[in-house]
Amino acid sequence: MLAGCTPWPPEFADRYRERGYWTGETLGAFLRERARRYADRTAVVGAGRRWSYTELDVRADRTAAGLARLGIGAGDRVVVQLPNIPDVFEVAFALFRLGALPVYALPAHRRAEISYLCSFTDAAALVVADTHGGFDYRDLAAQVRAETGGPEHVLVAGDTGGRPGLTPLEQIREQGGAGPGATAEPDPADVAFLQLSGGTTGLPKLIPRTHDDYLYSVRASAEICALDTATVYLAALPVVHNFPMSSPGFLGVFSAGGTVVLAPDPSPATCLALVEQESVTHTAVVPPVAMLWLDAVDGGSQAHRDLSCLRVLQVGGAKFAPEAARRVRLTLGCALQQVFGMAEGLVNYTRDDDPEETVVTTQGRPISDDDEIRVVDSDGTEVPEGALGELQTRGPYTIRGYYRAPEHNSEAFTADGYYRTGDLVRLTPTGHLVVEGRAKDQINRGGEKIAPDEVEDHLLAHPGVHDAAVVAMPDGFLGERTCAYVVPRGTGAARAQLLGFLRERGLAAYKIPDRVEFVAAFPATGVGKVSRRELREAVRAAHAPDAADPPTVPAPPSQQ
Ligand code: AMP
Ligand code: DBH
Repeated sequence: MLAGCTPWPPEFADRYRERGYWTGETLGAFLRERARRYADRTAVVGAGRRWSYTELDVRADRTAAGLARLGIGAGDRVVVQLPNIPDVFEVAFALFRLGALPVYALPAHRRAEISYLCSFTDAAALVVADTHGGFDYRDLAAQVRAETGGPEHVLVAGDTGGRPGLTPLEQIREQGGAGPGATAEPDPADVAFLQLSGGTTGLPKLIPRTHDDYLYSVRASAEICALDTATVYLAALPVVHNFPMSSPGFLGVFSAGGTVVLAPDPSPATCLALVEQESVTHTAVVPPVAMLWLDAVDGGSQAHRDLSCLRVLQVGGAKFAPEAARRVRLTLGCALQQVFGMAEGLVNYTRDDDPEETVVTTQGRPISDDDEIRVVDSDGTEVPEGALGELQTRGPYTIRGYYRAPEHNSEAFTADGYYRTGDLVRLTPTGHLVVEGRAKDQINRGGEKIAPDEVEDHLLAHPGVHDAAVVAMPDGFLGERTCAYVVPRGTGAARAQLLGFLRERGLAAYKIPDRVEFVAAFPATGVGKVSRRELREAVRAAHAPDAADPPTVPAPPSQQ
């Protein structure tokens, strides 16, 4: 297994194979097999292109061969920061076939995150788009290179603009000729890619997913969601996110021979037009996007759309309020499926035969009979059924450790290998989970996860900041927004200066605090060394704005 990763103990691995979960298929072979079966069917629609399964398969082979000529091979890490364009699939499957590992970055990430990912993974290459959503990713790549001295190769999906040091992806593919010929097949039990965690502490953690474990979750998800060759799935969220990748996401759709339609952004205008034009049957969104769609159809700008083709709206990533959940069938005329998942593994779905009340009020139940879950109190003791506690889980597609993070792993996982999700849940008598809150230091801003101390560390780098505590504030639209409480130093800094400073440091826009409050001092939390967490709780209690007080900076969900 890739160095720096924690394998499943052999007795678990054996059990998962015996029960048919881990089949020994690699992601590269998975596409090959689907291309054989679904040859001329449309696999991907997006950015003005339509690729059949055969075309995607051939492109992946050629790109793999071209990447091999650059010297990229088994075990190499490649940071992939691509928006929803078909190239993202071509590159990912090319890398899988080489046994090289995509490291998935979000389109919203900026210099701070991409530099970190390139350095931390010692990436051989970075793959970016030219521009998307008005942002030039080639500039970002140049800044990352200036800051980190790497990576050696920067590949651009689209136009390099004639800039030195950038290689068009198209050229890589052309140089690949007819494909790689015979290459050594990667070990299906090994890590296929690194997925990003929202993280709870400091810098984002990387999640190593194996071919075996991930494909199990994909196949099982496609089955639960009853996907087939008639499925047309709209990828409204960035496909590099775990939800639209595997729950059941584009991989689930490929597994079943359906079609993936790529939306450039999640707005109702873009997505609902695509639903109508492409006869979309399934799609997946985060709660604030669902609410925008509901409002747009309910007497809003999209009221004229014929959405009769839409069968299922999946909502996940953050808690979907029951009041909004009830509107889905009424307004959109389709079924709701709640999805409570995590890139670390465990995914829960409401099922199509669940009673309406269960679909509206719970976040579903696990994929697998071998997903072991327990709900515990703060001492780690299991609570009685129905009581509130922290969710812990282990199973055939839940990781046993983050990539190269031994210290963090000793806290994030129990001695017997359960992942401490940090989610406060209740288990219903039917085995469904209701997410009630969080025990972890994370802010969930409409499905986008923020580790408070990552933002605090950037604020503390400003000379006008003596101390900083970033906390969540409740918000009717995003669920939570961020508020930074700052104790100034010397002459301090104005709010706009601080926000500008964070942007200059290359922090993704969704991590920039929605509100900044200056305070003379933080409340005392006791004697001795105070944990950041205690401090945040004390700050929240002493200063938190009234929940009725609206946030000052309205912003649409920054999914791009
Ligand atoms: P990550 O570990 O960054 O992939 O984020 C996963 C986390 O998102 C979970 O542990 C939950 O905190 C949150 N989450 C995902 N889906 C839901 C949902 N349907 N309801 C509530 N929280 C969710
Ligand atoms: O929030 C998530 O990370 C998430 C939500 C729904 C996820 O990873 C998933 C489904 O697979």
